[in-house]
Amino acid sequence: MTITITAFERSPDGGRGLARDTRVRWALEEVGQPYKVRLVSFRAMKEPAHLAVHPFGQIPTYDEGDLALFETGAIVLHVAQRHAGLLPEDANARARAVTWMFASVNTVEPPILDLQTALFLEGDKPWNAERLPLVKDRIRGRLNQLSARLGDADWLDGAFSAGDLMMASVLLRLRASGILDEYRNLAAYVARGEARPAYKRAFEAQLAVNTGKPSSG
Ligand code: GTB
Repeated sequence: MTITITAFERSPDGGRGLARDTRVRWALEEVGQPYKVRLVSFRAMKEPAHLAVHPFGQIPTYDEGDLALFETGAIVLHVAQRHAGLLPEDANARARAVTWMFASVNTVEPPILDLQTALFLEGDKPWNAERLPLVKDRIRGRLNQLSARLGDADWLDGAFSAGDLMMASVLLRLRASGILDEYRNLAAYVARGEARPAYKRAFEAQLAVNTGKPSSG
């Protein structure tokens, strides 16, 4: 069955890998599943055909035969459950890996998204200078906890899993702010994720879309 995902026709980040299709590409690369990409414009994302698949008019989506999914957490979980390579065999270890997936999107990503909002959508508000440090401190609060849990380990719970894929994807959006580099072990953790061949292929593929250069993979 052919897998087709959607991605920005032109990502606002110019191909820095920050749009969420990169996580889905990474998961598919980790499990060795080929996929196609349907590029969509901002306008097309809000039209009925796309809204029928993604009720919030966003990317990425995932199509496989008669299955259509949205939400990166759900898509990565589906890929990880269908194909070996992203979840441990042991039932308890598997449940813990899924827990880290939820933690990434439910607990760590929200304050990071608040920062993007504060920087890019609320920069001109008179209260922004007061809010920004509060938002950054909330992120640091979470990263202090995550950093303490990771310690000197390579991954969050044993071998690399879908939980790490999601967590590293969430954290790497912080790099430009400088906050990630305040945490030596978390910066190294994200770098380990980015060094994986599957991540590199995913990154190059989305970059090729945004630069018009063919990807080597
Ligand atoms: N919770 C959903 C998921 O995890 O799948 C969130 C999906 C989402 O936010 N998609 C964004 C989108 O389609 C693209 S990734 N936005 C268009 C819209 O809502 O109209 C978010 C994103 C956008 C741009 C950058 N960037 O330029 O750096 C980074 C991330």
